[in-house]
Amino acid sequence: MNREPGVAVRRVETRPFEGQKPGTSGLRKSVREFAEPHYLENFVQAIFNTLGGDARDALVLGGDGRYGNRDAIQRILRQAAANGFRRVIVGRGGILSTPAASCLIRKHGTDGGIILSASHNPGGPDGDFGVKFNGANGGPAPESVTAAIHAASGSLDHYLTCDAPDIDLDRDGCHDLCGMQVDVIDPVADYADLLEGLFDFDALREMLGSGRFRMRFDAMHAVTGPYAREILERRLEAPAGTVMNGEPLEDFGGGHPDPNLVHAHALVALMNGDDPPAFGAASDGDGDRNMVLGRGGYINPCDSLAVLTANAHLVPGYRSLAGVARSMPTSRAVDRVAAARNLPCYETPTGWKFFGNLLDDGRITLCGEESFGTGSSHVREKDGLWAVLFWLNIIAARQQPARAILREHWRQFGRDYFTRHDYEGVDSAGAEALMAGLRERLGSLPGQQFGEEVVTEADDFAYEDPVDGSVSRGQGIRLYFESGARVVFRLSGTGTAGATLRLYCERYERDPTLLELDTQRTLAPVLDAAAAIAGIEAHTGRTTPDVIT
Ligand code: G16
Repeated sequence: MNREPGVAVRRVETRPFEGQKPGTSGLRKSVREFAEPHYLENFVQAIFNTLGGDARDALVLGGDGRYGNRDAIQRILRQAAANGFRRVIVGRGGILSTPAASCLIRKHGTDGGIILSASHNPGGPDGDFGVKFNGANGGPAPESVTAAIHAASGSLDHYLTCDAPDIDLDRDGCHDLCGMQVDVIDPVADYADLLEGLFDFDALREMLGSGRFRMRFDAMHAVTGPYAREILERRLEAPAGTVMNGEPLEDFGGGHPDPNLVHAHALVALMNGDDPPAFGAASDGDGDRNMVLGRGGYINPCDSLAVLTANAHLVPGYRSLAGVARSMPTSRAVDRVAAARNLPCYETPTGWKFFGNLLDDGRITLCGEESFGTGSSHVREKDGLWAVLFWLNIIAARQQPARAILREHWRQFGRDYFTRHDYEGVDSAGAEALMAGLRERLGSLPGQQFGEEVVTEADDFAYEDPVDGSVSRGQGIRLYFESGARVVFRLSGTGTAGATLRLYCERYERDPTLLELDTQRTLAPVLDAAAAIAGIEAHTGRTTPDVIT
């Protein structure tokens, strides 16, 4: 039920902006682009127009604290008031991690939420900004909704706002804004309570509080600092200093808040140094990604999902699983666990939004992606701290280090060697031509040999959602080889400059003597074949990737 907007409502004439098309995860653009007059307001109005009058009752609003976050929150609040919302729940300081926002949407039964984040992209005046819309289930809007928002953005001639002073975002409490109720709340408490109900906090407290198990969590000066401090240092009594870089900063301290081996260098150096902690973990700008490291190496997110699935029975909130899902480019490690446990296993396109229906329909409990995302039915987003607690819970239950658990896993299920090579900021036309060239040759590639590898199958991944029957095409080119290897080519939907080509590569190994080899060397013949087939150098001018994970 929406409210009749008050007298202070102001109609502002505007014109559509080109390209307000949400990508893999919301609208992500440079801060400069967002700074153009009306740019933010237009997109937010397009969201509200898409929602329609009946779904403008209550909203959750917050962001990862990056440059522009606070100002955007004040502007969106005025727009929400002018568009007839009755109530908006805002995280104190304008802060909400993505999983915490999902938790609040579900807890308060709001019509959805707006999360201000460009995730792992750098922040600051020269960085990126982003706006994501999540629906009433707490999850990213599905493609049908993002397409409608894009369409609405293309025909806007005005937006609504109201004249009112800024709300004090730094004080918990209830405020009135042009007749709309604004509740500023603790951004951490509800989320921390939710996680406390899923994991064995007593066992974790005993392990972390005793000091016999040392860990470090790198919040990368992004949103998870306050969450990690509350959960790890306060509720689980880990020593102060367990959380590194815990102060959220508008520019993430000049860093790139992407929890991978390249960008989480402080943590990686610590884990590779003398007397390393037993366990290391990091999260990203908005708190939904995770990277976990044991002593002696990092745990690939594909393997991580498989290990969590295989050990879920040790975790109180996950004693039984309905099923699992992974995005298509994610390695097939979890499929092997699902097959052994008779669990349904779904393969979806890249993007957390595709897990939403499967979770809502009770078909899956756990899901994950190679892009450092793991999550469950507890919210409708991937969840960095949740994944860290899941690992810690397994370590506490098995009384074994992370790497030992991983090694045993490989011995039991075999190992899916996996890597992703990113060619960032390449010329868009070249990248499109590369993909088009592959598409044209899908029929002729099977049977052809490239170096040591022979192609057996080639296709362009399409997904039919088993719940609502919607079909998503063109989700990545897959090539399968006689050696059992697979490569996937797709263009990123989250970059803001040029195109990013992603090449995903995996090969399964069962031989117990070959489970601990170097990943890049092991996959080199497949990577060479992939580069030759796609003509990466010819199309992009690049001979080596920018980031390897
Ligand atoms: C987003 C999506 C993920 C996706 C990732 C990479 O993550 O939520 O589902 O896997 O982008 O997408 P792409 O390969 O298209 O760049 P995040 O953490 O950036 O919101």
